[in-house]
Amino acid sequence: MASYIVATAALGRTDRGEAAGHWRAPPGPLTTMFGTVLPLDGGMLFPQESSFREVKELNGLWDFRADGSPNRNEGFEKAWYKRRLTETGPVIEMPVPASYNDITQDPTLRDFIGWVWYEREVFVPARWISDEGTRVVLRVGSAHYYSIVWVNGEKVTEHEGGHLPFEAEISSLIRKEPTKPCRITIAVNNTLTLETLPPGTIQYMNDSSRYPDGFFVQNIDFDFFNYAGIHRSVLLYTTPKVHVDDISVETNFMDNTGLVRYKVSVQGGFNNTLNITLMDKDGHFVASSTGSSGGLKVVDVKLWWPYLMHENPGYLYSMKVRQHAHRHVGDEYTLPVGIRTINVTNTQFLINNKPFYFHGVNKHEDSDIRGRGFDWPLIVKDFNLMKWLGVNSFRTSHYPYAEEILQMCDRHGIVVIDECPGVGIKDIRSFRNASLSHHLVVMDELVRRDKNHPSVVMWSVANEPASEMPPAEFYFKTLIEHTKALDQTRPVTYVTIAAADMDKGGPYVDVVCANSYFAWYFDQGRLDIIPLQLSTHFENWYRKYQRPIIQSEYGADAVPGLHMDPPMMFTEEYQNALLQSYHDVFDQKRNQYFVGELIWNFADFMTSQGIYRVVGNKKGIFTRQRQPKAAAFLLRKRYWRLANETGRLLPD
Ligand code: BDP
Repeated sequence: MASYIVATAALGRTDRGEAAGHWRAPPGPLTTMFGTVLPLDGGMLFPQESSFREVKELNGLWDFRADGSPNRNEGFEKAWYKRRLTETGPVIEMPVPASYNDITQDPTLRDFIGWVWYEREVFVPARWISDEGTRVVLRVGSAHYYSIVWVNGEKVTEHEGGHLPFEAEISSLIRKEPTKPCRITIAVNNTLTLETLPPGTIQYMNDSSRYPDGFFVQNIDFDFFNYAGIHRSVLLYTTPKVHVDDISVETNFMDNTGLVRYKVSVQGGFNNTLNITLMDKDGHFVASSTGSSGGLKVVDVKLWWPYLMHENPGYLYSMKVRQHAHRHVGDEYTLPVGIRTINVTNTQFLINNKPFYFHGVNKHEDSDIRGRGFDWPLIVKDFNLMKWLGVNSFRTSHYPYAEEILQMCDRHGIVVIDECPGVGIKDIRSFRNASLSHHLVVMDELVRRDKNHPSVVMWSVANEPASEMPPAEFYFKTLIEHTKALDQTRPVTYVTIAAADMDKGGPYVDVVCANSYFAWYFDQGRLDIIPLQLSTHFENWYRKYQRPIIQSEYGADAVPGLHMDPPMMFTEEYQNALLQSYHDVFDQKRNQYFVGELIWNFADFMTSQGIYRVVGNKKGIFTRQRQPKAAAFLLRKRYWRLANETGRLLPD
């Protein structure tokens, strides 16, 4: 059970954190109370088909209704989950996966806050029902932000957090009424509170001369639109009753010999025999072992290398876990395994003991119409663009991305800094124990999901928190130590912008990830200050912490097609010139302690409406439709040059 005792040194007391339990709805009309969630009582292996497992995708059109009642609570009061949604009111067709915000012409749905209801009926294959040895699991890849799931009117699970999967075993439930289709209802609420990640607040406007009764807004402190809905695939999948529940691998190598240490947990029965077989890319036998933990030796190992660092990047072995159970069918799960090491020195980031230089991007899961909804054409296009650019890495700003994206990174050798949704933590009340204990659970869920991806080389626990606030130091120390305890093989960072962080937090991070917007948010239009300010900034960081530094964000908005020379802000020329000035400083520091540059941002993306954003953030080097601005060509030239200078396999 994932709930944490958080010792609050600063307050001198101990408090029991209710981890992801009662979602605290904002006071007033949106209040509903929920039961406690037990998020981490098992593994979260990506569903996969094998001779012993089946997968059925439930993507497509679902019935949908937003609860527009003043307190957003009508769905619960009238128990919409008990009957078909069409029997309790009007519904519209809603695609899954997709954010619901940009699908219709209705501005109230675009900006809706509160509960929305999704429903669909599905036929479960008869043999899944008749075979008592089959376990049927309902899984949601992600839904933003808080979800409750019912099957045939019975609640099966609930989950807090918008970017990580959750699931429920529904075998016994569907066996109750075997001939009826199975009705799945998912209620999703996008309300953010001081304790959610990211945090937000609901503000009621009580001045009746200016606002109608009950008028409220959701305030957020992060720079992207709070897209909502079911964002990733909904699946039914089966496993045998006695099944492989989780697998963890850690890899190492010495000279030509690789080592894969593994741990497997089995659920649902005892007396299991586990056979582990490692195969190479061509399916040839490499090594085998038995038992729930052990090691596999790989002679003449082919290491997992990043893209542009080796002629054969992203090499993956397959680890087949075959489990035999007394009087049961047994199970099989195959995990892709990349053998590589990560180490950090005072000045370098090492992959397989060679210096790695990040030349990459920050992204968002964001596109026209779909919002944050999973979309293969978009994902493949983005990978093609990244390869065209010569990108070897990206950061999952500002939340965990779909697992399918990380799997592609594994295969293509794209290195990932894996960030949790700890963004916009600016209110002092968001440093309290309830927030911290939820943040710890989110890190548990993130590490549990992504621990086996060779592409993931570092965890980022937050982006630009208000680290100058007194409780921040304890908060981040706890969070970073917790993450390091969860995974001792990867460095941990949090992404900073505040100079104040030089006095806080720094000692706990393994790599300094610093954002800066010189000549943009400060000294506007004055490109000439960049060399001085940026190099002073780097020198101060390094002098104080003696850690390698990554420029984790830098950039300028550019409205595509807007031109001015000499450059002025918002033109393509200004974006180019600003990047160029940054690059000059990067090149001076590159052979010292500076280990990477990630542009903000890969593509333009949607934000809330406001006077600083013209239909979204325009710092993309591609438009939101993935067409290049001038900066894309500048960066492409640079990244391929960097790949030649830094990416070659250096001789030992
Ligand atoms: C950074 C934030 C990022 C913003 C960016 C910007 O980390 O989320 O989108 O600024 O203002 O500070 O463009």
